[in-house]
Amino acid sequence: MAGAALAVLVTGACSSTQTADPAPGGAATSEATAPGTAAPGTATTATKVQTVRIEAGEVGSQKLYTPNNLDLKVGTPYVLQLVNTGKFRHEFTAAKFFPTVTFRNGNGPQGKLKRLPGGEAEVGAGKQMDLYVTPTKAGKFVIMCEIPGHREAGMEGTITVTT
Ligand SMILES: [Cu+2]
Repeated sequence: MAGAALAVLVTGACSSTQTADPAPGGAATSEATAPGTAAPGTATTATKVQTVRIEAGEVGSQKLYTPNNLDLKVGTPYVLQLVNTGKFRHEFTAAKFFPTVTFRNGNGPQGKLKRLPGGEAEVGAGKQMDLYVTPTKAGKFVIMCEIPGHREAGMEGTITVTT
């Protein structure tokens, strides 16, 4: 049996040298691997997501955002990390800015977000909320904390969006 099979194999190989193409499906094997999670530096058509962190906290009697200005670009996808490093609850209220962005979603104390009602994100002491947004409109927007006394204590900043 083994000898017969070998003979068939050999003759088959000899007689079909022209047409023996071992990989007719070869064209499909160049499919990209692991498209799921963000592989840094991987060339895709999508713009790379930028991470921007803004902290709210207290410094002495002051209540501040750090940094107090964010420079963002229209059309760039961002993860906006709203981080409360303080001992008090703080807000990141940008009533004119948030309606101009497209939300992919957000993860926060409230769970998943599709938008921010009132343009206002409230983050508890020591907590963080990540918003996945893409600005769509250039402009200079105010961000502030509306908790009584906080804006007066310095908790105000700007979001500058350019094209
Ligand atoms: Cu505050």
